Amino acid sequence: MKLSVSTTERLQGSRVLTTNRHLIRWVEKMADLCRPDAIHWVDGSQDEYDFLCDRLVAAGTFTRLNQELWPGCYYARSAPSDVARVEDRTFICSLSKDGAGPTNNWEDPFVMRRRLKQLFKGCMRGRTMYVLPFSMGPIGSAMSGIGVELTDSPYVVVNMRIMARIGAPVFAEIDKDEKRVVPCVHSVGMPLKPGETDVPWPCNDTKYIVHFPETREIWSYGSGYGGNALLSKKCFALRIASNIARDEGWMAEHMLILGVEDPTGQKTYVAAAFPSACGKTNFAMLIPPKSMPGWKVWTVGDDIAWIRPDANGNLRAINPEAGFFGVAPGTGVKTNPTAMETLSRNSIFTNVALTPDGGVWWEGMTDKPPTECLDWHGEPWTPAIGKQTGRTAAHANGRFTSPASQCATMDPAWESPDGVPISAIIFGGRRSTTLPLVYQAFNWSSGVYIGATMGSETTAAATGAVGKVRRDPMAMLPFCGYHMGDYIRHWLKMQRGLAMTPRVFHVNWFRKDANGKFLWPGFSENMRVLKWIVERVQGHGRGKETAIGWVPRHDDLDWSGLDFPSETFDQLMEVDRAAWKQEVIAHEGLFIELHDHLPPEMIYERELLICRL
Ligand code: SAT
Ligand code: MN
Repeated sequence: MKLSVSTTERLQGSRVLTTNRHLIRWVEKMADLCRPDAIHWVDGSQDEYDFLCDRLVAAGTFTRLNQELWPGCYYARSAPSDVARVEDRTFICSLSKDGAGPTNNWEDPFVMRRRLKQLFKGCMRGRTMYVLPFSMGPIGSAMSGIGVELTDSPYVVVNMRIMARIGAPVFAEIDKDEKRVVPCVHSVGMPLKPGETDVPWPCNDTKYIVHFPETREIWSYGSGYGGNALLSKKCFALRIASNIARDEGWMAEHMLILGVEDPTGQKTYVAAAFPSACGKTNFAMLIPPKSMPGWKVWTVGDDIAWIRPDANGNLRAINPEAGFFGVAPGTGVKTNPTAMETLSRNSIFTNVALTPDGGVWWEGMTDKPPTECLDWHGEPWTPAIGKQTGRTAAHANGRFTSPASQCATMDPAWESPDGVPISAIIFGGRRSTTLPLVYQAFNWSSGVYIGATMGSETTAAATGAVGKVRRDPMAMLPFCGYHMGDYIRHWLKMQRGLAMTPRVFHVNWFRKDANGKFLWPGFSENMRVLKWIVERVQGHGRGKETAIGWVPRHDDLDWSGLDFPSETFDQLMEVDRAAWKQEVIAHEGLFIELHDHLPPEMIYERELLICRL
């Protein structure tokens, strides 16, 4: 039997990389609770990354891909029960239940703390606890925020090295003025007995993703996958940051950020909120059609935006992340060549298929599937087997983790400590009916109404039913760390501090005809919509007023190089009053739930909309 070592001895076993007494004491306390065999202070170096990847290969978690075809790339398969965010196991433990609101799972923080203490007691036995400091946003920027994740998963450490700025420079930043950090504790929840051999993907059927908004703490147990485990992303940058942002007067949003350069060289930045797996990454890396020379789209971020008013009352945004955790299926040379180039090296692939030549494949990567491969379960898969069983080779929420610095369309200002100016906000979802290709809100409060009543068909990014329309205000339903009604109020209040409000739009790339065929080609062609949005922002785009907002007429869009019949356009843009009346009734469902915190502006906007219909 291994002798248990004291915490101090354990700490001495690894070089402590901070002088911050609070941080050291907290690490000590957590080690006492979780009982790891060793503590590793993460310096974030390439050597350390290589060492951890080697360990993951030895443990069977990682397969090193063919280094000629996929240099620096690794492949992982998760446990089949651990493949997506678990919204029903995600908790906001604010002091009052009312603070979390009806759209979040709530538990009394004292009760939850007791439960977590039980769960975490000895949970890291047989494993190493990594002390992983990370900066959300450029290190040292006034717009950035710092967290420290304690995790017993080396898979998390290597993914976080791609997704955030981590390691020694962040410790230095923490030490500078004893900076406040967001403490995050993560365990896969599978301690090892002495001599017990590990499994490639340790996890636990019991899962808890817990946030304490008042103390700004995160505790995650039982999952090693994506947003459940990379605590910088949804847990910190959205759920905890939305609380900080409300208190400090800024916004933490589930938005991509892109810059549109027009043929004169002028750049307009927009932020867009779409729910998970609705094409944020593709939109952020859009390549305009050849027939629109001089237009270019620059990427700032693909998932999260931290937006705040500057001294002059203009909104500026940073992407707090440093990498992409993108949905693999559907990403291919035709749909997103920029992403394909970005993920071609130094990337980690999870739950996609492994090809016989030591590469990866997923549905949509190429038109022709490989003749054979191993699917995301590790089982042999051929197109014939796929057809027979209906099984896909990759999991629908299979992901790539890739450094943003490798993306050819990154905006020169993507790491600017002051962020980029935001001129427009775009909301969007997956809607096969009712919602037109694009429309513009009349003003800020009608724009907030459009965002607040957004609906989208659910995807595989979260466990649960797929394809059901659910209300997802600002694409933040699973990510807002407090009462959704108060969140909508915060949006309305933001206007008061602004010299200039961004223009607000809604887009829907997913409308279908009566036969279930998409009416709009999407992808590159979305540039035509983006161009109209930019022209509207600059004050020279034309449109017509409808009951729901301003829309382009066929002539108002640039159709060069695309033969898009005006009858199809009319179908795509139709504002069907009967369908919209049903839509407004569906808005009411969410409003009733939020009602005692819902700002009155939303009721007035709804009334106005009903009157116009
Ligand atoms: O797993 S994540 O939460 O990071 C991905 C997503 O749902 O957007
Ligand atoms: Mn997301």
